[in-house]
Amino acid sequence: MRLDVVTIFPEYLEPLNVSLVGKARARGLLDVRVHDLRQWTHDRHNTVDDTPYGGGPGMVMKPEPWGEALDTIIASQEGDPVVVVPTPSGRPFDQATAVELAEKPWLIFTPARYEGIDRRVVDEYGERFEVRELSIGDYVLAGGEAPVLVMVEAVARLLPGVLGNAESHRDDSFAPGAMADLLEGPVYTKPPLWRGRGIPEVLLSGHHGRIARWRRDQAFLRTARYRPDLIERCDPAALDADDRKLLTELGWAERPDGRFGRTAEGMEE
Ligand code: 6GU
Repeated sequence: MRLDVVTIFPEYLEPLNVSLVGKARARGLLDVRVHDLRQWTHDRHNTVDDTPYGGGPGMVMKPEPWGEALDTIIASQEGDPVVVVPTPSGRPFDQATAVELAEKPWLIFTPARYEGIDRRVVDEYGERFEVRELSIGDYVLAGGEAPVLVMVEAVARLLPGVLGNAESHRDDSFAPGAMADLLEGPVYTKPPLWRGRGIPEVLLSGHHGRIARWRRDQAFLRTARYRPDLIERCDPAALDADDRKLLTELGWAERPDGRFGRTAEGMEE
């Protein structure tokens, strides 16, 4: 997969040289190219921003440097990229988005500073390519560079050969399938006793069925506490008799459509 990032802070993308993404690059699984947007400016001050039409606070990124940058990068290789525009006003970036992006051969990221990029840039490239405006969550960051690091890591770990073990994604929280849409529960390793704290007996039992059940119960306990919205959305077909029993004990009630909702008892803490 080829990844281009256009930014006024190339140093901010240094973490792409480290760890999982850095190793994937070193092994030739990822071709990452970080570009300084200011190389496509032509004035003495390398200006990339200007005041907003209609007034208001802050500055807006000028369209011309972005247009020259994107034209140059797009012309450098055959084929059509997907252009990813990080913005707090975008669609939520989630695991399903990461899976879709991991199937593309070429992504170009356009992290902005200030109040964002002149709208005409998205309109222009949106007519010629797939453009995705994506937000990583409901909070505001000063720029799109940190979101690019987040999205690249989420995508890169899904590429064939990047993680050691293909099974590693199977139980991910939010992975489509088996433990679908449940948060993962706690994990333990050696030593068996640390500061007087032991390991849940069942994990030492060697009883694979009981271990799987315990893990699933732990996932429900954690999800019910931290992400009750995920329980409410849970496909009733994905819930077995033990799941239903546990949720009922936790103060959840089965609705007529088979989905679970919180009762007054379940709303406590
Ligand atoms: Cl993608 N950009 C910025 N600036 N803030 C954000 C974001 C993106 N996603 C959440 N907050």
